[in-house]
Amino acid sequence: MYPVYYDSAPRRDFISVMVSKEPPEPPSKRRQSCRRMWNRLSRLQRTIICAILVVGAMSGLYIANGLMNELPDDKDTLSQRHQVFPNDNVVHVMDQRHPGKDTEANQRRDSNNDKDGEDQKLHFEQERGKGIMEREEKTKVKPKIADAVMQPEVKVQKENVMGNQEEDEGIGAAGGNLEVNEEKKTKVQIKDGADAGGDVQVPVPNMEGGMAAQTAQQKAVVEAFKHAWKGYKQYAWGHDELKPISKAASDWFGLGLTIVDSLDTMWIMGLMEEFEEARRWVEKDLVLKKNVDVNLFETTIRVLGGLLSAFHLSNDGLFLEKARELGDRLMPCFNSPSKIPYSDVNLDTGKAHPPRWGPDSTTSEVTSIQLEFRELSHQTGNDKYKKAVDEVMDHIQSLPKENGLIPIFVNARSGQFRAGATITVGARGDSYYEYLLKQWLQTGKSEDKLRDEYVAAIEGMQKNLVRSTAANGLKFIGELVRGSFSPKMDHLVCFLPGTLAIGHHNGLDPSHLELAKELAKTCYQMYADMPTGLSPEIAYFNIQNPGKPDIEVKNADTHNLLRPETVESLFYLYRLTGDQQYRDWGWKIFQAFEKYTKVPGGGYSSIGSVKDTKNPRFRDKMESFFLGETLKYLFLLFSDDPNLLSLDKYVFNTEAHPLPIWRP
Ligand code: DMJ
Repeated sequence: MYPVYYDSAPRRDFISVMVSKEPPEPPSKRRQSCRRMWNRLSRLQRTIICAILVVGAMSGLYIANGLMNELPDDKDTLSQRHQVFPNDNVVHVMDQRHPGKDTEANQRRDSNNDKDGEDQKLHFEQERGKGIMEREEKTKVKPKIADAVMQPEVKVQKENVMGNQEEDEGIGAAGGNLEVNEEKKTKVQIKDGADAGGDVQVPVPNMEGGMAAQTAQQKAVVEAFKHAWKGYKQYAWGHDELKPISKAASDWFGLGLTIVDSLDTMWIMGLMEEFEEARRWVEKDLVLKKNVDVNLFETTIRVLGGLLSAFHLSNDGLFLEKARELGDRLMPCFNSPSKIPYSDVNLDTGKAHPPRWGPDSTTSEVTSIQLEFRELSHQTGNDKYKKAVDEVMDHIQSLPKENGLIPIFVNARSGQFRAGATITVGARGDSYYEYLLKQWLQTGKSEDKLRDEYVAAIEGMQKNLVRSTAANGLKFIGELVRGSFSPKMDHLVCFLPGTLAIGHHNGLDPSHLELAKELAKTCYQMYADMPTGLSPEIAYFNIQNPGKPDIEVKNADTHNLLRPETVESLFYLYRLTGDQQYRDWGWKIFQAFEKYTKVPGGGYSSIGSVKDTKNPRFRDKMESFFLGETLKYLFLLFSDDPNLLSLDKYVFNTEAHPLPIWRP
């Protein structure tokens, strides 16, 4: 049965449909009749009909467009977006310079170690101010995040995940408006918006912290920094690290680690030209949408921490914007069944996974990202970063421990510690203890649970891990390997004296300071006992034979990677006790770095043997932490100004990036 198209003039009071067994007349016949009717109309009638049709079509388009904007995105797009970057605010920039580059990330870490005077002050402040004002001249028409804070209506262009440009109300709009804390607002001074291109208010840099007078020793450290920077700039600019012997670059994540790790060091040293140059690199070349697997911990402490500190010191919203994007790209690590994060994530795809070399995450890694993610939430007003890392801490706190001490591996799927794993304050255990204390400090000592865990852990160390050498009674911290004590101590453990000293400064037991002093002496001895005056990576302590030396170094452990931990502790102990001895020790260590690790032409190199003064064997690598941590702590150790990054106002993350202590 077919409906019949009824062609003659229809009656208005009914609709007639003839049903026929025959097929309908072809539509062409109807078109002919339409054309006949159209031809019968006058020109005026035709013009009116055309006008009505055009207006009708335009109105239809307008209404349809409005309706489309009301509808949610396509389901697949949404799920894809959620899977890749849970926060819609990701700023995507195509990286065409390093397409698909994989780096050393999967090869690098072995299981053993790395988790890898008034006038002058005035002068510095003038110099620093000059640098900033120059930058502002160049960038003032561009709204920064901090600008958006002062003027929430500022619209920021960004790309959505599909690569389309879109406008958004403020930078954090889709995932919660970007709110900067009250504290930050009060620090920002407002320049007249008119000279910033109309309605954009330009913040003048925050000078809090000030600049200490440069002592002769500080000046020597600044020269060392410049020498390191020179080599990096000449041979490895934009890459992660300098290979100073081969005058080449090496990449790990491809994130310009040395630049980002050095930003705050340059700021506090007053190296404003260098800072500005680095800032320009961050602005133009720090591409975070990169097809590379990065380690969550290392990227957090070096890059996220470096950006957050740079933001805090300079008040330049560029750094916060980059930090937020990076935080978003790291967040997929937390999508695990247990909430213990996976160790690695691809910055482009958001695919997170356990390490290539084993099933478990490293305990110190998953518990040493909290300061940075919490600060990111504090500065952006988006709670999701803090929530993710607080859940990790809550979970770890719920697990059974031996005397507050933790095994070094934890599984992201089961959420359980690996049974029988080593207990150490060295590699893979270290900064768990450090961050317990520092998280408590970060929130103005408001989270007593963290303090209690820290105190329990230090008691556990005193009981289970602290021993003295047979000959000279040097106190050190050993390890528990499958339940048995081993007198092995990594150089990494030498952060602990500093942490213990800050704990005591904040009211913890005097025994903590006593242990800090004993351990600092031992850590210094690890340098002084070696022919080069530099510490080996690992030392074994003699607890049995009073006739033998205190420290033994195995052939495999004679290298020195320019690590910071001992000078870090010397800085804290000098600041908090004023004992000149700590400066003297630090100066000796600095001189040994100068003598055995400095590479003519530019850069410093890790060395293969601290025992061999004739041939210390350059390893051809300048780690980013040498500039980010080692030289910074030396500079601070030799500062006469206790208000330069006051320990009552800042906590340093485990990569030496200062983060502000929040007001309770
Ligand atoms: C740095 O990346 C950090 O200090 C980390 O906590 C340990 N390893 C290096 C420095 O030795």
